[in-house]
Amino acid sequence: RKWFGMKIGITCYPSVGGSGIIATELGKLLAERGHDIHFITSSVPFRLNEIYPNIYFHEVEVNHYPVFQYPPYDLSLANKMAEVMDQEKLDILHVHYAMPHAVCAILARDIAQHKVKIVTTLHGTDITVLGIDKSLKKMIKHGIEQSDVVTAVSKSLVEQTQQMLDVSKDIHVVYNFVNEAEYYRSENKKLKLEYGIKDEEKVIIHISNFRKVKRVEDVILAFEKIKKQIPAKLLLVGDGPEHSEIYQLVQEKGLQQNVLFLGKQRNIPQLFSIADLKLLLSEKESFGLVLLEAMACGVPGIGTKIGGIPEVIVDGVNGHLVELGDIDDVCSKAIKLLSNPDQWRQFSEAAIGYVHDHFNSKRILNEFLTLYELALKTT
Ligand code: GMT
Repeated sequence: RKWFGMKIGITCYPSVGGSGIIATELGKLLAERGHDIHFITSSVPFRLNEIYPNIYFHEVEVNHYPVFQYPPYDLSLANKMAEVMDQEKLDILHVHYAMPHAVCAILARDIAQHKVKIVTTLHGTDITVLGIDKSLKKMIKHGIEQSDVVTAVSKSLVEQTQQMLDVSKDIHVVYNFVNEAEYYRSENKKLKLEYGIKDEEKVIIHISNFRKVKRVEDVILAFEKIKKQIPAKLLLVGDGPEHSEIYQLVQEKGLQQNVLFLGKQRNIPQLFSIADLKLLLSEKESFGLVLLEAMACGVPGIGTKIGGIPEVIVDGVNGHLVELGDIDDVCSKAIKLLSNPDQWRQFSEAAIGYVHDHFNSKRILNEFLTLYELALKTT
């Protein structure tokens, strides 16, 4: 009934992070298909850098009244959601994260007059970190069970959610995707030179928000070993709580000349285009969007056998899988791949092909649209 011209609300954490990227890119794709998109967030999502006539932004304002010890962001969000549901006559509200966003959406649905369907996407941290917290378990479970349709970004996350929260709800796997108009490999020898990287040096890259779960120290330890055997530079992109620890470790290991701290960067495809290998050695990772982005740019990855990573890397075909913390294995696999140009080319092409076949934006968009239709049919 509503296949064309739906009014869709989207709530996510709009700052840098996989879930914010997926939510924003999905909003853009839906808008291109003619749907009206209403972002209900605390600030304009960072990937929303163009004007789209059918994308609207509703800012959640938090008032800092002196009577409140903590400003009630979640309640302000729920209030804003209810307002937008009624004013815009939303068909769907798609929230990213069960906690707090699905819970806010349910409250908003109770408040609003206009009836809306709630679609919730689980990205990981809400389940694998918050789900462990007993005080939040019931709330997260409620958010999931009261949503009309629930998706998760990997099979692994579906299993974890069912085990940890014992939810009685179908959870559909809808993988992360890449915006192929931006993520492709382009030759840029000049950029490599500008970073002071010699032509013969291999470029290893790690991009994250430097949280403990990303195990950036393992990236440094692996790089230290790799560098002893082949000329290489490590690009570290991003910032976060572990940044100074990592900086310290690089100094202690005497790797300053070979590790480039680039901080937060916007043009990630250009950086991937000069890279030969992506390392993602996390201890928790529900999917690993950054791995997908690297692969789309022809950069094979070495990742840990954790969470959703084995659903992205096909071991020995488009990258390698290693056990968590097995630095020696990372090193030997990296050396083998980086010192064999034919194999590297095969892996690089396989990575691009795998992203294209399994995680292309059109396919994922259609999966979401089918689930929106399902949500609209629920009573
Ligand atoms: O990994 C993070 O710290 C950020 C987090 C987020 O909420 O953006 O990423 C999660 O969602 C991404 C998009 O679905 C996934 O690709 C990441 O694997 C997932 N992170 C974790 O599970 C730790």
